[in-house]
Amino acid sequence: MIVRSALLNVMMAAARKAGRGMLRDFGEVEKLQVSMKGTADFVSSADLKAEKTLRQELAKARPGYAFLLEEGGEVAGEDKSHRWIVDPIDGTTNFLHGIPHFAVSVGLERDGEMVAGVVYEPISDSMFHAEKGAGAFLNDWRLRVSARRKMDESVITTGIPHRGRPGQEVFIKELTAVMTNAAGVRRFGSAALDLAYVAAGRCEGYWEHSIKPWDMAAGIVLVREAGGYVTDFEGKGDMLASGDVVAANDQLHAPLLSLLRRAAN
Ligand code: LIP
Repeated sequence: MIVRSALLNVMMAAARKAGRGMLRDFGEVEKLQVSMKGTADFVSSADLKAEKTLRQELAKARPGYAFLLEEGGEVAGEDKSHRWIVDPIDGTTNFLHGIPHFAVSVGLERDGEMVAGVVYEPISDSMFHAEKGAGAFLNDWRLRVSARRKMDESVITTGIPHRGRPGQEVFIKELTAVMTNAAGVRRFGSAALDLAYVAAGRCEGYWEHSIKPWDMAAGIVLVREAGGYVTDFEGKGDMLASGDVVAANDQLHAPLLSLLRRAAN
């Protein structure tokens, strides 16, 4: 029997409540694919609805905490130590296209350090959760990063800078380096779930540039509590500010970071 903290129970209940509404909206989006317009507006309203649910539930449970919201931005709180970092739908483009791979991501920052994270994938009712010092879990199953030690046996996930996003030339160099050394490269479309998959040992590593704090905040805690490492591209802990993230199991983080840095220079 897993005894979870009151804090994690609050985060999980809020994520599940937002996920219930999201599932209904996702069903509508699948129907909208046949219509030539209105899908984007519908998804942005789904995003806003989910974020409103999360903000209401989290504020009710912890009234003084600040927020950093994907849609609502910075919201100050009386409690100067704690900040919720929230992405109501991570994998928005997947959601928009009726691709069933997206998640609710809720992270808690305490005095500048990520200390708890929930990534909830409503399609499969998968609740990835972790709290600093208490381990990482998928529902009630304890998570450990993959034990694979060799890059040529590893699957690495990433994000591809699409139209209008920076870093396309560097990414091609990085992708060439990784795909010529790894067993496989995957692009699933949700940073939060990419990090959750590393924590769950489904993939050995993940890297991406120019993503937002809310994409990665919760997943950072998942990977660390599952025994993995998460850094920026300097090998330090400045991911949220830089937007650059490299995550992997304990054996492959250094080799992956080195491969990427050599490719980029
Ligand atoms: C997404 C990230 C993904 C990245 C996308 C986008 P969103 O977040 O989860 O890893 O490649 O460009 O930033 O916008 O769906 O919350």
